[in-house]
Amino acid sequence: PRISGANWPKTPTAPFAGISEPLGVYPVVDSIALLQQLLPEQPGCIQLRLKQGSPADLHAQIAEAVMLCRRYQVRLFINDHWQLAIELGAYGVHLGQEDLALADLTAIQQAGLRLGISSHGPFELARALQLRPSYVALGHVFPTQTKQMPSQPQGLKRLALSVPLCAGTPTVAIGGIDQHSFAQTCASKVHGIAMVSAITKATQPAQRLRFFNKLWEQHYAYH
Ligand code: TZP
Ligand code: MG
Repeated sequence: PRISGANWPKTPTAPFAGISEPLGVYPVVDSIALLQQLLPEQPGCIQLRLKQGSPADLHAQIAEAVMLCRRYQVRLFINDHWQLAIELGAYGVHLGQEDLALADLTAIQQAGLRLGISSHGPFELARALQLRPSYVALGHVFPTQTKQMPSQPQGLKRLALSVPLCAGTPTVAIGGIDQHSFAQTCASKVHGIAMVSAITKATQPAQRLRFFNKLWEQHYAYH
């Protein structure tokens, strides 16, 4: 698509709040029920990704998620709903490229929330890095059934090339990562591994997360 001034996000004057500990295993969930099941396993962080719901419903669910994540001291990223994330005091916000022009990035930055941005290739990565986000997501690494993707999978080679380009910005790999590809994905020296179906579609999601947390401990590249 053509990029014009109209859809180029306004760049905040300062970087977004930093993330000191690696993001680690990063489950992306679409319900409070799943969030609640996973929190006792202490994921590195977690994302609530709600794609529908009335404003009142979204408010109630995000408020509940913030409370639960505080209790378990797990860093909570809210997908899309940056106003509610600010109002309710989430740890951070996750936005896709198409969300950037519409969000008030300066408000997110001034509220001290972390900002994670999706990228699907070198152009989007450059655009994300220019905003000095708290982390950048690199995807989709492998084919995924979870989301219709307009682009091709990036593959491990491109992932390994992209991580050093991010220099000081933490990176999260996403897209089709499961038990078979987890170790290889860690080898690209990402700071977090985001997963939807590998955890949420498991018959026992909490047990699955425990397993991935152990794999992370074994394979995290910066030990
Ligand atoms: N963004 C890029 S790939 C993806 C999103 C939300 C879905 C990843 O889901 P899964 O099930 O881990 O492949
Ligand atoms: Mg979005």
